[in-house]
Amino acid sequence: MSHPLKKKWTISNDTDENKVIQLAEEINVPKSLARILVRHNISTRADAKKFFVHDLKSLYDPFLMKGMEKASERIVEVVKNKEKILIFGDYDVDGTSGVSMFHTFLSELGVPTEVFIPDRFTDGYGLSNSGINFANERGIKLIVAIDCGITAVSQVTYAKSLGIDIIICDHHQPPEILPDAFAVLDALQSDCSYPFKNLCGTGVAFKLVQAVCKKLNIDSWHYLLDFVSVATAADMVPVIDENRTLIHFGFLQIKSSPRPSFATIIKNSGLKLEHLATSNVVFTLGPRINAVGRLGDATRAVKFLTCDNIAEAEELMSVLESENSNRKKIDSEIYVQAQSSYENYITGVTENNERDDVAIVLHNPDWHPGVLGIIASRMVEKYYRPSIILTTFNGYAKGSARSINNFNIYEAIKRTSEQCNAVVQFGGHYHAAGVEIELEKVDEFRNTFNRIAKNIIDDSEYGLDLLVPEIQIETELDISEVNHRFVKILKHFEPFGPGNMTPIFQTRNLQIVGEPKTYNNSTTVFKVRKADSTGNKFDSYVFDCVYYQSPEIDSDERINLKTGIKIDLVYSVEENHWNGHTKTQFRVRDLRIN
Ligand SMILES: [Mn+2]
Repeated sequence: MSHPLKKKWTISNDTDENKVIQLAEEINVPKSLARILVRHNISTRADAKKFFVHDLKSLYDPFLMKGMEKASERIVEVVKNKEKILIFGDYDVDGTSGVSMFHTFLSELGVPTEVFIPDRFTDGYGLSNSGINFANERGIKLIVAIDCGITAVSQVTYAKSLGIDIIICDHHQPPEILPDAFAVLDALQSDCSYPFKNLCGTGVAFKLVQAVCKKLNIDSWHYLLDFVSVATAADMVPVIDENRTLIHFGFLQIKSSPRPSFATIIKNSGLKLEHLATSNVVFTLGPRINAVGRLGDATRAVKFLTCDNIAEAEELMSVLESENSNRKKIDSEIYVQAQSSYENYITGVTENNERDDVAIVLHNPDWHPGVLGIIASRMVEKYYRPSIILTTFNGYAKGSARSINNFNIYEAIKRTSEQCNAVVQFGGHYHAAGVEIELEKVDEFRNTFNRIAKNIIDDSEYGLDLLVPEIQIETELDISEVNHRFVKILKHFEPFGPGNMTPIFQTRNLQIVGEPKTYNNSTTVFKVRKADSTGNKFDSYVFDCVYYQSPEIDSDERINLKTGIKIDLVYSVEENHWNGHTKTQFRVRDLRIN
């Protein structure tokens, strides 16, 4: 019963066209691209220069961050006294990259360090007492916590009782009561004047490195930008402002002189160094680095990232690769089970009545706790409903929640916890959260959560329309505008990511030329040109299109394309590099047959 969801196409018409025309003339770019810039609040030559010309000098002064003076002074002491410290980080890409960066920085300066990454299953998320004990047993008096720590009030107090100082480098929302740490670096503190609030955890630790370099009058922060760029891209923080600069220069470094780990992982995943993009980090490198922490010891990711020769990198890469294939196998098995248990549930097979739930809540004690977030994301992608996927862990139903646009899942869980006493613990933010529920109260939780979600949706300005997936289109485009220069300018919009997404264009009334070909029962390749071609040579331009439809889609629901038919197309413009040739092609996001 698998069918593709019909998506709504939204295109904003409230762009100031006078500004668009003015900017297009001023910086000499096509109007369609100027429109995108104006929509991103870039409407003068100076704004455009700031957006297109990257400059390391534009990085902010690290000392603007609250706590930086004290934190950097302490690290300077560490460097001078060669004092051994512990670097503690979260088990995801942001945490392990940050730990790798800080370890590399201090090692180069001859400082002995220990590394601790908590175990997802025995320690859980965040700064843990086990890490503090690890430091204590080794006589270590300073811990730098990266990508976590801002909520670790009791743990920091415990460390203090052992005479251990903690410097926190975090980017999560600070709680009302902060941990009593030696120094707290987190730009989200209300009294922190650091001008950019969207660094990832590694980004915050990088500012500390920069501050220490400034005090020591050295510039060894430059060669650590690769770690920062990968962490920033993987952590899905907004790719705007300082993050754009960090990713740009980090990627330049990886492209020109990659350290053994990045050279190996890029080659091994079939990517090309020179074309490295944020999407490669999100979809290819990130999952490989994360896999070791999902299924076991994430310290293996740090070992890999910091290793100093290719032979060792290749050996460790095979560990990452095999854990990633284990992860994939586990996650596709659970995904199949999750789909059928949801479809049985809504069609009433399990309970003899049809359900009209607006959200998905599934629990299965056999599901692996390391992949629940991935499964929740996949369920959102397929059914487009707020989704909570639970397993049984330590006697509780525990799992991950992922949301749809304009629905605050953290808020919905919070309200559920206020109305039924099934919720033991929860945390997270607008789009993603973690939750722990009393084992025998999962049904009660599901009912209450659904009722609250339905209320939230009914009360929203969209109503039930909120459950229709949306494609946000930047602008209508006449395909005869797409030439070499257009693609070249578009390339300078990179790096892409949240806050600066790959632009999506819409073109109506195109005609399919030649016979479309489908590969692997999923990817259709076809050519289009303007249907109302006037015979003018620009109007007869033909473009290649690549259209992916999941192989699960039933044949009668599948959109089948034939030569001659007329379509409206929603797509991004990309370059296809193959066999040493580069060709412009359209990546189809959606289409409608006229
Ligand atoms: Mn993070």
